[in-house]
Amino acid sequence: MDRRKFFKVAGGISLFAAAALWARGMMGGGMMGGAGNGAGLKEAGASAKQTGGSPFFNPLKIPSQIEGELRDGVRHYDLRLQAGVSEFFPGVKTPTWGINGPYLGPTIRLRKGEEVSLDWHNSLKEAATMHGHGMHLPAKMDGNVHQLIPPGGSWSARYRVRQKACTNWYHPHTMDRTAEQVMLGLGGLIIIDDEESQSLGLPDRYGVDDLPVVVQDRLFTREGYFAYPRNMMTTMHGFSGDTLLVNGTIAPYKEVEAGLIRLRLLNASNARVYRFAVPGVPSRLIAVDNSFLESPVAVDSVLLSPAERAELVLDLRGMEGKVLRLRDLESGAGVLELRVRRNSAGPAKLPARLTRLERPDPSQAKRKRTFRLQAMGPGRLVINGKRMDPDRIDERVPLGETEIWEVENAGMGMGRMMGMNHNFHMHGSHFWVLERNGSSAQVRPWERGQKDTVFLAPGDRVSLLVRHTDYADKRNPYMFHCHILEHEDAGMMGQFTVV
Ligand SMILES: [Cu+2]
Repeated sequence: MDRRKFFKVAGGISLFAAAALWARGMMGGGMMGGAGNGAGLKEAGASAKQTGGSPFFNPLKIPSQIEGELRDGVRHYDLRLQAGVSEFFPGVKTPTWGINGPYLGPTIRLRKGEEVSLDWHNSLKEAATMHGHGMHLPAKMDGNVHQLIPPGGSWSARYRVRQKACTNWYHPHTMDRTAEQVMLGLGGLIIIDDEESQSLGLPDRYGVDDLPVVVQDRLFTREGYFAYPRNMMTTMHGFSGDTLLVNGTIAPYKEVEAGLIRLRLLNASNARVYRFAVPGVPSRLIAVDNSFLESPVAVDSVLLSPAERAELVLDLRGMEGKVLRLRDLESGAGVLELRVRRNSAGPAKLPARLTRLERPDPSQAKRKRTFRLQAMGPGRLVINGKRMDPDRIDERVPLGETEIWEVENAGMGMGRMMGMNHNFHMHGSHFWVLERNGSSAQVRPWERGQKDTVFLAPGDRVSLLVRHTDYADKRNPYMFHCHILEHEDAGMMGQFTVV
């Protein structure tokens, strides 16, 4: 692809006005130019007239689900990375990548206890890896930087599902190439079900009252290509677009029943942080990255940094005829319109108890490790002073021992003059957030379950409780890293083995 195309970005025009103009072939070169980095998300209201009513004019796409195929006791999933073309705006063709389709991929349904094989085939012209984010599995099945799938090649992640019900996801983890490969469209949900999740009586009609909500931001060139400015600003602050996509749908709406509606929120953006809320609607948080919460918790909003998940249940009973918006309170932008239609065939209430979480005892911690996330200079992003080296093991973590991992967003080398967001993701297993900035009271409701990714605003420190209980392997490492993908690609990553 012509790199120069990626520097031309749309600015100064609302997404929905752009969509309407695009559809009429009215967008000209005069609107182009300037860097879109750090772009705000445009409010939709101004262009409502142009689109004949609601600015949310596309039915929300629901990714297909794949259940796999049982062969000799192993459930196989056939997954193909491929290049394709997507039509985000009417009549505008955007070159994209996807899995079993042109953009994003199917939702992979796994059952706890089953032996599974995710059979990846790479039809792209470049190598990639496919990582099971949040999956508890052996390091050589992790799909991290070491399990490269060459063009035309295949690789299988085979393991037994040994973790609680949760919403995970898959995405590339290719050394130096993750940000662009994700941006082009590689990614999708993994939903793990277990006996508990299926006996709770939660909204579970996929695509009806159990909705995947995969949120991404993108920039488009006039030609309809994804714009990806490659400059120091992108490296330092991460890519941010001015156009929101949910499940690959621009300006999406969804007709829903007037009952309990479960949103499986995934921040699949490269760098943008969202505070999700449906103003005026009672919302309860039921699950975070790797587990349910013990009980539903009423929340006004949920802050999700890249790769974090949360499951919210909205109570829409008695709201027939209302038009509601899932919003991002950080930017003020609407994310998804919910049009409440008819009575619900789903459950009328949530259970008081969802699960039992067994957190290790922090007083049993054998040692403390410290991880300082820092920018040491332009484009030089490090953890504990080191950039990622796939030939170096940074930490060796003894199997079964409880540890405290202190993670700090230490800003620029000389202080915190320039605020940068970071987060911290650990592969292989989950962790528990014990404290934020020295206080357990500052741990947010959406951090009070099994987590694999945690947000760090400039200057933040978090204390994590870590215990790896299986899959010791001296040779094959797991990664820990910032999940702002431009930071990860710029070196803010390290490796550990479980020994
Ligand atoms: Cu970062």
